[in-house]
Amino acid sequence: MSLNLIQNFSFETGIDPWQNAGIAGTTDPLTGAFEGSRVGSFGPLLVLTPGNAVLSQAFPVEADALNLRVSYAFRRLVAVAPVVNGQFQVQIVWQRGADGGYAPISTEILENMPGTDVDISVDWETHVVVTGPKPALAEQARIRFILFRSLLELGVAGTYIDEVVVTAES
Ligand SMILES: [Ca+2]
Repeated sequence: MSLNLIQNFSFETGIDPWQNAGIAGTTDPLTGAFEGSRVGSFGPLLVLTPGNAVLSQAFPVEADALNLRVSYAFRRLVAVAPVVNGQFQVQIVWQRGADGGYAPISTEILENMPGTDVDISVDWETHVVVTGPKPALAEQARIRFILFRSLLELGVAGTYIDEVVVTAES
């Protein structure tokens, strides 16, 4: 079993070391978590979303890694008109370490789910995606989960993630 490169992968110990932007954080959903009791959450329920909501975490990548395997649990509650789910994206940003800084090399979109095209379900579903080859100079990567603001979006019916596992394949 490969080492999970993500810390606090199940959101059970608060937000740290995840970084959040917009209306994103952790919550203890009434409808239950996938693992443990807490989840990563995006957007408010039935409230106008003022901007993108992002949860992200950076982690080191070994030089001999060929690529990354990403799995996570995902759930959106059923949308009821006029609620429209926003576009959701999962990205990997490959980064290079230099003098203590981490310069981005490239951004890879692993999943892109338009709000109207998401498999909306009250059940958790597990997503598994594999990145392309690690850029030769990459020493770190950042996984980003983004719920995009949409002009058509009137609200967000609860978008949750849990049990984020990233392993390096070599
Ligand atoms: Ca959890």
